[in-house]
Amino acid sequence: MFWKRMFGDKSAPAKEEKQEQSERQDQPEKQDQPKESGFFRRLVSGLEKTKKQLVSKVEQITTGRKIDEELFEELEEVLIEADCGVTTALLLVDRLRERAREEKVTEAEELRAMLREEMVALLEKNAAPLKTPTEKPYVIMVVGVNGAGKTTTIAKLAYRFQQEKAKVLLAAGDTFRAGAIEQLGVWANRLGVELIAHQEGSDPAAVAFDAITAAKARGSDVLIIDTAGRLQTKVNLMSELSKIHRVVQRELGRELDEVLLVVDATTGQNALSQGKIFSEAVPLTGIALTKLDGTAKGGIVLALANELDLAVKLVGVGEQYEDLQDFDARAFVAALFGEAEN
Ligand SMILES: Nc1nc2c(ncn2[C@@H]2O[C@H](COP(=O)(O)OP(=O)(O)O)[C@@H](O)[C@H]2O)c(=O)[nH]1
Ligand SMILES: [Mg+2]
Repeated sequence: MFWKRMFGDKSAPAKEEKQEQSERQDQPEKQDQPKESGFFRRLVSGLEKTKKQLVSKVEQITTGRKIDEELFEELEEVLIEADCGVTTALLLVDRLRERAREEKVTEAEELRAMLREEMVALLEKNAAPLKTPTEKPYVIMVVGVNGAGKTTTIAKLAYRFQQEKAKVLLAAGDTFRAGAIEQLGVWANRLGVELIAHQEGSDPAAVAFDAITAAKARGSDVLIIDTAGRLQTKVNLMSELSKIHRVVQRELGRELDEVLLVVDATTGQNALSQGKIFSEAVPLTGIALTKLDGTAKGGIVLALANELDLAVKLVGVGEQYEDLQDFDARAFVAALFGEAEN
């Protein structure tokens, strides 16, 4: 488990550790499988809309047909419609064209498996999990435009760390709206985790400073910092985010563990420009892509993985705590194409 690798003995009772070990022995093959079934089912249902848009159309146009240039153009269109982005759609189709030639494939249906493989390869190129904790507090700063799903993602992460017996502290760094502080407060209450918050309109860097101080004093395992996302005042927001990052880094005496950009999957190709803008302000370490359940355009994952030099680390496929998943390229593509779990 993510957290226990680092703080296992201290934060989890010995009894539970033992139980876990015997579970592992019972199911040694588990580790090689993409995900447990419940987890996989959530992914499958979260990707339902994209599956209809993307995979069903690929199936339609490749059924009972020989491969020709027209087919490749149709495939390109389907990929673009699912928000893979022009660059990435062209790249994928070029790979298919090349492979079809090399492998002397003539039946269009055979392209489906190839497309799956090429998608996995592309998604795995930049893939990386959340960083393994090495030192307390493990600090995550969360950035992104308003409504992207930052606060919700923070709640889901806090829940996950809590499940792993970590002591979590949240920092209400979106001081721009009173509602935002309150919203994080509600989550903190519900989860029973601690919160550092100041008044509306106060300096978010001061909140972050207090949060780091508190995390050290209280021996928190994890600190997650929420931030504002008003892109209308882009310059101000970006300098505010840089300042928060600088203060946290200085007080921590090292680089933050994660600086996650939260991106709403329904925003389409705009997601790419958000990635570029935010990476100029803070050193992003990865992407959390939310609301995949609400869009038929999940192809954006491919565009992000291919065009930004950043790993998609987490995906949100619903509004339940469990709907924030570690991104797994193989499981993702398998869920999309409606394959069996392994
Ligand atoms: N369906 C769905 N809704 C989500 C997901 N993540 C966030 N949301 C919703 O998106 C809305 C905005 O989220 P919020 O966390 O307040 O965004 P913030 O402004 O970036 O902090 C809320 O209504 C969330 O419930 C997701 O993965 N799936
Ligand atoms: Mg928020």
